[in-house]
Amino acid sequence: MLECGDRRLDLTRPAVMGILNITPDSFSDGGDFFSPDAALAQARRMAAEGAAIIDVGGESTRPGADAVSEAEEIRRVVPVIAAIRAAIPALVISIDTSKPAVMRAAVAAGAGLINDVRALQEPGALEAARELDVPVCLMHMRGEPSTMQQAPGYDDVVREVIEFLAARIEACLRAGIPRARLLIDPGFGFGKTAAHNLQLLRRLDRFRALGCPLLVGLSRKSLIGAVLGYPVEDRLYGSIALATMALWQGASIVRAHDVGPTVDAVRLCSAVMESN
Ligand code: 9MG
Repeated sequence: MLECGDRRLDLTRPAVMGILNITPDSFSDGGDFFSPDAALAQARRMAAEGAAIIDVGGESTRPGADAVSEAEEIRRVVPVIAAIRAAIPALVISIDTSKPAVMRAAVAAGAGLINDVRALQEPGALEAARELDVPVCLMHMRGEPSTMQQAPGYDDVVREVIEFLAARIEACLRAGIPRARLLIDPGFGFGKTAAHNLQLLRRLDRFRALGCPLLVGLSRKSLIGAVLGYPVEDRLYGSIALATMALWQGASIVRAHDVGPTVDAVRLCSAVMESN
């Protein structure tokens, strides 16, 4: 069980985290849910399809995305978090941010989990996460979204990403954030070529040695486009195939745009993995 503020998340079976981008420019759903009404309707759809978590983000992290001010990010996400919290109380709401002030405003509005693609490396982020006392997903990213896909290089991507996450877990423990509140994520597509992403997925089971539940985000990502040659809108089957490979290697949370099909993959994987 993961204690997410006053909500509890059962991870004895994998959970699906639905993606809700309150942005005009995210890579696959930018602008679709920019108004609070449209965002709440999408959250209701994802909850009905079986999402246990809704990840609300107010700043795009796609390659080349523009930065958003703290005030604008708060203005985008807080009304949506408050509306979801009131309308669908059983859901865990996650805030996708790296900014301490956004973390504080989001948790005050009802978020119970922090999803930080910068793994609490921004000034004040470790302290904010410790004070807020909610679980945190530490994701690996090489560089910044504006430049991260400019020739990323590694000697051994799997070893280097594991070492980075191990160091961030240590930093959290030193800052007073207990291991029981940490999740980890290799950060598919964040400063990685298609070959790096394939190697990470091939060896995903090695991340289990870090002792924290594993979250993965593969939904509609460029890896699928690189292998199959499909545009973003045709990547559903590829997303489900990759999510299944991650689940098979022990992923506990799958971050997805297409919640219903991803829930089916989780249910089938769990049925096979629990059979004997
Ligand atoms: C915000 N965001 C976009 N992609 C992501 C991924 O793969 N993992 C996590 N944790 N967050 C992501």
